[in-house]
Amino acid sequence: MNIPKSYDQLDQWTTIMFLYNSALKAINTKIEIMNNEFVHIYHYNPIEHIKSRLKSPDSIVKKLKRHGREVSIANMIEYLSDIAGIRIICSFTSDIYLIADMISRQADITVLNIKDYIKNPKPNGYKSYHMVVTIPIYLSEGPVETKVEIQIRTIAMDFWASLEHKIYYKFEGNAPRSLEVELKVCAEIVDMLDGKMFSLNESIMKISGDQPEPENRADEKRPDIWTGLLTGETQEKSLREAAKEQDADGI
Ligand code: 0O2
Repeated sequence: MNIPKSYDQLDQWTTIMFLYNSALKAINTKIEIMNNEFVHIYHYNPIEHIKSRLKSPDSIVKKLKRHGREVSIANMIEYLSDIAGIRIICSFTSDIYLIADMISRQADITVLNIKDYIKNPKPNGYKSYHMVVTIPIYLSEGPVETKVEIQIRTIAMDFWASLEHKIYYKFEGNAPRSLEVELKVCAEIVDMLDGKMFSLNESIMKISGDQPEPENRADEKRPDIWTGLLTGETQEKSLREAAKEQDADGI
């Protein structure tokens, strides 16, 4: 993060928080537009809701100490990736990969790293898809690449994570073993629920796809993309290509 020279005299903390806050706004707008475009083309809403937050000074200090770093603004910029955080909640696990793919295709977004806790859940049962990205914030002196952590998860995964987070903080990381076991069982139930809801939705889509009304024609195209995403072929079939096919069909 290269802070412009004209900002030297200003309070550094305020400047940095201004940048992170601007990055949150920029990413939020992008995601909203992507979701609206998807609704426009496919009549389907992959995002249930979005939450965003700036990490509190207290949490920043605690995390730096936890990582064995001296508490300083320079360290916070260098070592913390989640000062600006966005959480995207969707209905189905397949939507998570679709959204992640849509984000990584944005020309001005650089993906720094990905942690896929869905394919590789944490030992406690935590599941979520994390991306650390940068987005340029255009100040008067030029662009400043600013980091944002994007967490993408289903409603069920989010429900689990909120409860686990509460328990973790209540017991300061030393929850009774019985609670940890219960949480692990709940994580398996979340898995099962996500799977069941997905297959139920697939069945609904198949049934509605049988009807040849014009409003269902866009849905008929969707399973191709879906299948690609589920088999990891996301790079091969872009939304743009799918949209072109639809245009060719005169939809
Ligand atoms: P808070 O209070 O939510 O801000 P790490 O040092 O490994 O904890 P890192 O390197 O930033 O964090 O990577 P990671 O694993 O992507 O974790 C970032 C954030 O994901 C965490 O921020 C949590 O919000 C969430 N998270 C990660 N693991 C768990 C988990 O086991 N349970 C729950 N409920 N959330 C988790 P913070 O700063 O740790 O916490």
